[in-house]
Amino acid sequence: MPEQGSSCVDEAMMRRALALARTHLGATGSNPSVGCVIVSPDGRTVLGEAVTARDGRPHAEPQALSLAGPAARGATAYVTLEPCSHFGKTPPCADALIDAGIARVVVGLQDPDERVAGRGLARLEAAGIAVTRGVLEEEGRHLLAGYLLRKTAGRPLVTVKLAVSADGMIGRRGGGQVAITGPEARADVHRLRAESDAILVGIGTALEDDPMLDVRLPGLEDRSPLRLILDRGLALPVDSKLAQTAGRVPTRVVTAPGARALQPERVAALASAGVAVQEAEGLMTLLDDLGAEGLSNLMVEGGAQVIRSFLEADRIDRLRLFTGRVRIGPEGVETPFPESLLAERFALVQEEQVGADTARHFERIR
Ligand code: AOF
Ligand code: ZN
Repeated sequence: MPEQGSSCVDEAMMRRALALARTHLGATGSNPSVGCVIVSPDGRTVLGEAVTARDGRPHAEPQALSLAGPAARGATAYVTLEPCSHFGKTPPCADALIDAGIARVVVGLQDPDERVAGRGLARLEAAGIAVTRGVLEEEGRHLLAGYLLRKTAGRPLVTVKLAVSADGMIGRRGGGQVAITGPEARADVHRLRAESDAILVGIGTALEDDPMLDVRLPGLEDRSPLRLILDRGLALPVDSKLAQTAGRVPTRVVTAPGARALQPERVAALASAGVAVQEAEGLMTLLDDLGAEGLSNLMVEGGAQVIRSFLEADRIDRLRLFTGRVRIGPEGVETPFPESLLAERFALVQEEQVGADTARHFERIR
């Protein structure tokens, strides 16, 4: 059995904390989803564990501490992100760890939030707690990439999801929804939706496919994020599935500056269906506005034109590309991601078989 403090136990426990953190990704609002695992001094028993609550509060640490109770005295806390040091809507988590008598704290990465930024770790050290940092830092960064990008660049991380047929098509011209991938890939997409703060499509896709863009996976039905439709002309029909379900899933049309004043009757019709209208100058401003609103992860689901404008603006950070077995033929709409472009701009980070389809995960080379 490895002894306490060995990197083997540290990594195993941090992995457990990261897995917990992932369960609330996309569900904690502007707050990052953090995992915390409290472990007995011998490294053998998990005394309490928790993830940042939905909507962001309470934070992970006080929940895990309360589950551990008095046993937390002398124990080790594994936290995916530096414990906070600020008095926000809750007292600092660093203080909660100190007060509970935690002897050692292991963290993944430092919190870039200007109210924390190393002060949480300094507070713990000043109280005589042994602090180990940087455990599975890369995995932690990957999980919180959206939050980190928003804190440093002010905009959400953009992930494009796209299903491509075996002959490189993403749909049929004017032909409505084509099933390119199987149920396993679709489940994967729903998981990705649940982990996002918003899903965006163009009005073309909204009109042609009449999609729901919600999460329908068992157990995650209440995890549908905000739906955004790029719709300059305010053309989203009130009888579309998106508008019809706007009472249940937040839905917003994004249009050009001044459009609201020009079409008040359309704005009123959308509003009565529960659809909000937002104006934005262009893609860059929209992303900045969404960042300022506290959105960390934006998923873009099409269509081709919207994806092309994200490509042109160089605002695609991650790409999840599913390739199915069906062939669409010459009447298809070609993928905006020819292999040459992928090779030039994106790094392939993972490739896996999802049911009958292939899923490739790319990241923008920066
Ligand atoms: C932690 N544990 O589980 C999370 C933290 O608005 P507040 O007061 O809830 O503070 C939000 C900030 O707290 C957020 O920007 C980030 O710095 C930190 N999130 N910290 O100790 C947690 N979710
Ligand atoms: Zn906290």
